[in-house]
Amino acid sequence: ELGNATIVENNPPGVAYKAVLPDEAFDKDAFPDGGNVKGEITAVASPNGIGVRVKVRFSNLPKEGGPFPYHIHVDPVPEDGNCTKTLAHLDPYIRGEDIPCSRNLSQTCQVGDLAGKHGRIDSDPFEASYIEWYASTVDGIGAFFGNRSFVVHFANKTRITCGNFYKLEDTFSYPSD
Ligand SMILES: *[C@@H]1O[C@H](CO)[C@@H](O)[C@H](O)[C@H]1NC(C)=O
Ligand SMILES: *[C@@H]1O[C@H](CO)[C@@H](O)[C@H](O)[C@H]1NC(C)=O
Ligand SMILES: *[C@@H]1O[C@H](CO)[C@@H](O)[C@H](O)[C@H]1NC(C)=O
Ligand SMILES: *[C@@H]1O[C@H](CO)[C@@H](O)[C@H](O)[C@H]1NC(C)=O
Ligand SMILES: *[C@@H]1O[C@H](CO)[C@@H](O)[C@H](O)[C@H]1NC(C)=O
Ligand SMILES: [Cu+2]
Repeated sequence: ELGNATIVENNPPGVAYKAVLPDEAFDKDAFPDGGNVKGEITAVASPNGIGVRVKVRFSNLPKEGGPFPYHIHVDPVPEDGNCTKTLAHLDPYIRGEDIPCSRNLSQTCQVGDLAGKHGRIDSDPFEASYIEWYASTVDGIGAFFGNRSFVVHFANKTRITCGNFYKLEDTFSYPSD
């Protein structure tokens, strides 16, 4: 509705956010014996301020039900850990869910659709590093993700687990490639 996503060019270099998954899954059926996906996302504003450098790491995924999408969601996870309460994907341009996002037309994707733009979790362990052009570390604009969360889903969209982004004290800790 609001057109394509805009590349963010004013990210303060070195400002870093991280989100780590909790010890217990939200979807208890995914881990009947307890436990959870282990995983984290580290996102650091690029040295030139254009986009953010993202590093993701996941392991201990459910044996069935992949490949697993993950996204930045609008709201943080509340105290009770309920991933449903993180609401929908971060989508400041109001793109919507219906047309799947194409990896080589990433400006047309939802800002929060990291798996759509950069690939789903299709191995265990899974690691990826990429530049995300449309997410912002500048508080105050819609594409800001530092006060939000991310959710890992089954391929059928059921929410397995979720974690909140928080700001790292140290700046300039660029994830190594
Ligand atoms: C969005 O980007 C696509 C691909 O470059 C382009 O075809 C389309 O016209 C753009 N839409 C708007 C509203 O600018
Ligand atoms: C989604 O997939 C998981 C894993 O295969 C399965 O356990 C669950 O029942 C499915 N949920 C729905 C709503 O289909
Ligand atoms: C999580 O929140 C949703 C929406 O508020 C609610 O419908 C659901 O019952 C909650 N689930 C759990 C396990 O508390
Ligand atoms: C990406 O672009 C290439 C070349 O235009 C096209 O052949 C391919 O199908 C596109 N891939 C996706 C996933 O849309
Ligand atoms: C997160 O930050 C954005 C941009 O400053 C703001 O619009 C949004 O309301 C904030 N969300 C929460 C849950 O605080
Ligand atoms: Cu999601």
